[in-house]
Amino acid sequence: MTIEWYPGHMSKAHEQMAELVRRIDVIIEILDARLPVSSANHLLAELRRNKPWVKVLNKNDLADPGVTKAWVRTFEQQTGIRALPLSAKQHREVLQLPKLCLRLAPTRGKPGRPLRAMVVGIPNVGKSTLINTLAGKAMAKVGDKPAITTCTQQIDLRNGIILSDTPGVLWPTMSDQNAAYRLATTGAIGANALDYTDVGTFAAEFMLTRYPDQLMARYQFTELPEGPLPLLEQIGKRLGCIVSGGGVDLHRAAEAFLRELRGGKLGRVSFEEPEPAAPHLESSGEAPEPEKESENERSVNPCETPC
Ligand SMILES: Nc1nc2c(ncn2[C@@H]2O[C@H](COP(=O)(O)OP(=O)(O)OP(=O)(O)O)[C@@H](O)[C@H]2O)c(=O)[nH]1
Ligand SMILES: [Mg+2]
Repeated sequence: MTIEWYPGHMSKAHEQMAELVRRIDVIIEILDARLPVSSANHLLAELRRNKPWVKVLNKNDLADPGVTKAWVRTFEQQTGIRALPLSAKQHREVLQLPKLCLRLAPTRGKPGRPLRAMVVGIPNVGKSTLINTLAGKAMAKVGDKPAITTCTQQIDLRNGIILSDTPGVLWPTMSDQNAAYRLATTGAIGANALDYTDVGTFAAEFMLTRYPDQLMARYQFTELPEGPLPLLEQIGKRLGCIVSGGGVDLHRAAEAFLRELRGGKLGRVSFEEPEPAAPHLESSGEAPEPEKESENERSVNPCETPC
């Protein structure tokens, strides 16, 4: 199934961004650290007006650490761009952002001369979460599905910085369907615009190729299923996605697998690497990092991971 998703509010948000960029000092683009190319807004380069541009690689807690380091080096080689990997939920990490913005616009952030920044990015990438962490309270609505924010909102951090939280935007046509499937895998595309079995199959194929050890560790396989559909079936069995008669419900299995992948249950995963892939980008091949949850929660139990 071809993925296209451009609800009406996104077109309006693009227009507002073009207008807003005139009045701000710094652009803060939130990328998904797991897919910094597919999550980048290619229209932003045209809108930019030479404003300083920070690329935040968010959800770094879910991305392959070696790959993120390589992305930071790649971005920092581009003129006028600064790259900052972080997790929007981590206050200590997020605090680096206002400091960096003030360095990029040194005449701002003073009484009567606030620094204004526009926070932009694809849906569900963590824009509102980041703003809330910076504000120290829930100023913007947050949710675990795309298109939570549909109107631009200004938030005064009361430290000389005013941020604009903008709706997540994609683009009118998804000409690169591989990128669209990566976006769907990580949760940036509305559920009504995708087929879970298709996206789950895409993600299963990727994991088999790129992070087989992490699959083995999570689902306690003794040997890897051969191909994405057998893999989804095995995962469906382990997660209890069974229809009456005993067969696997592939749709529910794919949905449950994607939920686990998005939530980091399969360890830290990056879907895109800078080109050309250098030896230092090779995956560590390590099993998933221990999560901050109990052993019981980690074990694959249909009751605890409802399908
Ligand atoms: N693991 C992890 N989850 C995050 C991080 N940042 C945000 N999230 C989660 O991602 C989901 C989306 O967060 P939002 O802040 O609503 O994303 P948004 O970019 O504002 O989304 P829209 O308003 O829909 O465009 C929420 O479930 C957040 O808890 C992060 O750094 N790490
Ligand atoms: Mg939002």
